[in-house]
Amino acid sequence: MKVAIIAGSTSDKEIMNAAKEVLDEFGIENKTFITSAHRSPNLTKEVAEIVDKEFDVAIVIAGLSAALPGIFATYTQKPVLGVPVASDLMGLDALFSITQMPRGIPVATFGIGKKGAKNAALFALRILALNDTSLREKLDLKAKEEEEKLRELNDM
Ligand code: C2R
Repeated sequence: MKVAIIAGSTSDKEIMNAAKEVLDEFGIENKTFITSAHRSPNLTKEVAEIVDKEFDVAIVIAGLSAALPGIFATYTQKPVLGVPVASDLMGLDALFSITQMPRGIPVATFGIGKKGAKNAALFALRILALNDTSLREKLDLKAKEEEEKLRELNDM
């Protein structure tokens, strides 16, 4: 089970790390790539082809006019989870770019920034857990722990 994290720029590093932390916590093998559909279209295709062969899910992070998740999804049938990055337009530019895909090229869209990246990683885990009972058990345990924390907070 392998997850690829792809970002449009090194400036997206913090967001990439937010996704990576979640995958690492659950012991899921992952690799990060930097490539841009706008600036390095050939490299983007190459990376997508590697991901298509060797990975199960792609988390694709991009800001501004975010073509990358959509272009990525044209080169692979693996699930692409898109994460918009905040900008002068609060990330709405990337959010709309990623979510408003033309018919036929599906990209799942998550929230803007680090929280979105964490949720994308958790969603990747849910996809992987469909065929992995021990990962499913880890996710159940994590959910129980979250609830337990709130119980303690409420003295319950
Ligand atoms: P720089 O900081 O390198 O100027 O990048 C990146 O994801 C980043 O958030 C600024 C922002 O541009 C985004 N970017 C894209 C694409 N390439 C870079 N959205 C693309 O091909 O979609």
